[in-house]
Amino acid sequence: MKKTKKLGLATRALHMGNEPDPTTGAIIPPIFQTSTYVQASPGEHKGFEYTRTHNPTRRRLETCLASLENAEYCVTTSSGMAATMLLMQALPAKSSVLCGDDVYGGTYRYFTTICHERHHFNFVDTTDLKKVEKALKQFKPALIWAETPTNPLLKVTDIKGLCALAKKYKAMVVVDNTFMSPYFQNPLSLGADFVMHSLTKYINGHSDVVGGAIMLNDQKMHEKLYKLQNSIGPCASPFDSWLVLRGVKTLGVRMEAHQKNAMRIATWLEKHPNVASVVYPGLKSHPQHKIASEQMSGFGGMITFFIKGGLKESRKFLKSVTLFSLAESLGGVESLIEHPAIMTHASIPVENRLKIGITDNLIRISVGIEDCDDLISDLTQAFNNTY
Ligand code: P1T
Repeated sequence: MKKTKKLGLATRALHMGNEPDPTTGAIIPPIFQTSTYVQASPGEHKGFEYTRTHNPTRRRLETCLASLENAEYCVTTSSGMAATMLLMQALPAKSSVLCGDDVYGGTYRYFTTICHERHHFNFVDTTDLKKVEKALKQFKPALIWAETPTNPLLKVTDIKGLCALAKKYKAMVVVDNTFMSPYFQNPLSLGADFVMHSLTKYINGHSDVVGGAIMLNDQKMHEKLYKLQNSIGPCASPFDSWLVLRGVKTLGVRMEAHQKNAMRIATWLEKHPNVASVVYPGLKSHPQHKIASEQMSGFGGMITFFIKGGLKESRKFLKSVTLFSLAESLGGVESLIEHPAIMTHASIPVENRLKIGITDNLIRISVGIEDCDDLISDLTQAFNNTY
């Protein structure tokens, strides 16, 4: 299919890169599960030499994902963290990077314990543009790294405002769009230079792949990322690419179902006597609800809430759920629940965690697409068992 931005996102998710196999007519494109390609004579080949360099299945996925983020280019990787690594490798050594103060624990760990040998990292609350401007003046970053909504506190940054500021100070902006997926938010259209995704989450949606992607419009930067991917090798495998191509077909219907359930559960939790507070961008009580409503076309399926009490109550509650699975990760069709302080964000030093609000009574849920009544019944019995 010719690349077009006129088709709706649900149509593009289904058809871009997913065209029938031209040789057989098979409606589902085959997996090119191959490491290498036969050449007629040295250097005489059909455009494919080795799968680290090129693979037709991965290429199909990249065509689809670029289209979903209104991008010219996409590079897919073996994990979300591999995508982050490629972007960091693409910056000149000793660059200054300004990162949001609430990001996935693995991103924080990579920046502060590995990549700090290559670049200088500083952290700022990107929801506060005054603080961002101060940091831009002080640290002169080449790149701003922003998750919005953040993991796990669901803080929302004004992407347009951030990008305008970044432009003024000649910094590039990456938005980690994993929590919203391209269905609810398109950061490139709001001025970002790069969008990064963990494909492991909503884009694949079925908890059976670990993958990542970077979408962008700059041709030179794409060439650099592609060269890095080929040289270092963190590319998406043919089978994983094929699974994501299959999973992403239902992105639209899944995101609508996640959001519908999440909105109902967040509203219900907000009234629950055992809940101290609830964070969900779709609630009027969310501090950035207005900007969320403007830059996102939905509010997603992630909720965080503060249970009354502390670690004892959190543990009891998390051990009591039966339909929700206690597990790291998010964005799959099945509901997951977790304890950020002990699980996904354990690598953040305790004083930093507490400073930004990741306390022992914080619980994160990834609302799946089950019947919502069943999810609420499960949470109800878990609360009853805890208190
Ligand atoms: O797990 P991986 O595919 O490498 O993606 C890393 C990543 C990047 N960005 C965000 C916003 C993420 O949430 C993640 C992974 N997050 C989890 C595993 C989690 O449970 O939060």
